[in-house]
Amino acid sequence: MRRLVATAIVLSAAVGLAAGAAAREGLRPAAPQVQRQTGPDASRMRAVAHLALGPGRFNGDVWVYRGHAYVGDWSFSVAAERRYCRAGPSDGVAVVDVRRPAKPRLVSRLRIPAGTWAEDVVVYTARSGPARGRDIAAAGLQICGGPRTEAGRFRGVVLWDVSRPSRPRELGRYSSGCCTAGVHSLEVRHRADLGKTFVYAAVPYSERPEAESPTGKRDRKGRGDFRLVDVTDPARPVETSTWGVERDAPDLEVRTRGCVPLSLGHAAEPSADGRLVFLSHWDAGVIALDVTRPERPVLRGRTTYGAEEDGDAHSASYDERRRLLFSADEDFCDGEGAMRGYGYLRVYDVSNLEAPRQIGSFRTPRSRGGRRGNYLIHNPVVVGDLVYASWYADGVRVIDVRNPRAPREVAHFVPPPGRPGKPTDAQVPLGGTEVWGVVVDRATGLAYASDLFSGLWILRRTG
Ligand SMILES: [Ca+2]
Ligand SMILES: [Ca+2]
Repeated sequence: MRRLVATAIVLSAAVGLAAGAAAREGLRPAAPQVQRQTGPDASRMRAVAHLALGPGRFNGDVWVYRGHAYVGDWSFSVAAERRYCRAGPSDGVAVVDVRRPAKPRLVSRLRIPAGTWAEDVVVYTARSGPARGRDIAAAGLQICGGPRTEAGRFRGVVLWDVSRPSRPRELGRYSSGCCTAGVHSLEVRHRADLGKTFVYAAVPYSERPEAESPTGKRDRKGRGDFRLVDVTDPARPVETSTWGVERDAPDLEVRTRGCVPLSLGHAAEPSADGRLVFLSHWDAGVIALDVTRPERPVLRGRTTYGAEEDGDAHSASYDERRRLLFSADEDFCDGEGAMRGYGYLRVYDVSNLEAPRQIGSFRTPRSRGGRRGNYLIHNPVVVGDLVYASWYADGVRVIDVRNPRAPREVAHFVPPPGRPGKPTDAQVPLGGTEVWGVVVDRATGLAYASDLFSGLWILRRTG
């Protein structure tokens, strides 16, 4: 095996937290640290292909649809001086033809306004409305660089027609409004019963106190962190409803905890029929909302953390067949006044939505702590009896969850460390292995992973 020894510098806390939470809020980033690794480190999984997606580019989440992979881009703003925001036009979403998986080919980019980034992207075929039959890409945009209180700057969701992926065409936009950074993550579901299509979006910090706002909150209209947006006509998205812990569930007890003590709506995971949504809400746990009536979300229940735990509910994947929720805590802290070890996968039995119950968990050995680095889970996705999880410095982990009380790893792949080709902000030395997202093409069984620095990896299980 080719042996790569690389030294890379990771500004640990800035990496995921900047996208997710606290670093943007002025949390002191950890001191730069050296991450040494030999790679690729793989078990029962091999790379079919790897594609770097451009110099100076940081990669966000990944999606695969009809022979094409879509990779978002990433930026951040941390406090006043520590900032990475691409100068000039943003890179947007990279569209890669993967019909020949061993020879992936970049065919286009979904362009976004300067000073924004498109971390999360979903692609689907419209089933109703004026775009019926067209393939649509929806990306969540956040602003970076410059004050977020500039009301005229767009942030929200952009939708493109990608029926011809090499020739994308913008169709419409949903503005999430001033003065949050924008839409951090999103999912899309069709409501067969209503003949409508919705974006389930998370707009973190909508409810964060802000003195100069007329609502007293960061969102100038006083909306919550969850937004349900009707995109049945992608040229004219309409916000159907919003839900926030403070405005809609003021009696819910929220105890912030650990080294990132916050409560924010970070990601929304809908059920297949779109009537239910699990809102990962950091230290407030994962909140189940019934959106059968889209204009009126109803709180059903939530998960809770033990007294000594860090919290940091970041994202989740719902196994509808078994009524199980696989949830990821984005906990960057090993001790440091909080629980030992980094964030990991939890399994909840949500058959009773009013009282979800944790029945299992999975950690990689290094996520147990004792070693510096981003050895924490990022995004899980259920695929049959498996969970594929992107796990930052621990790469991609494939976990057998047939017995949800005792998940066990069956394969993993840790890409070798990468570095951005052309760092454009000397204040943010970055590099290493930081796997952001993973999806599986069910037709081929291939996994597509995005790494913050090294780009797109196409992976095949070998055992
Ligand atoms: Ca916390
Ligand atoms: Ca911890």
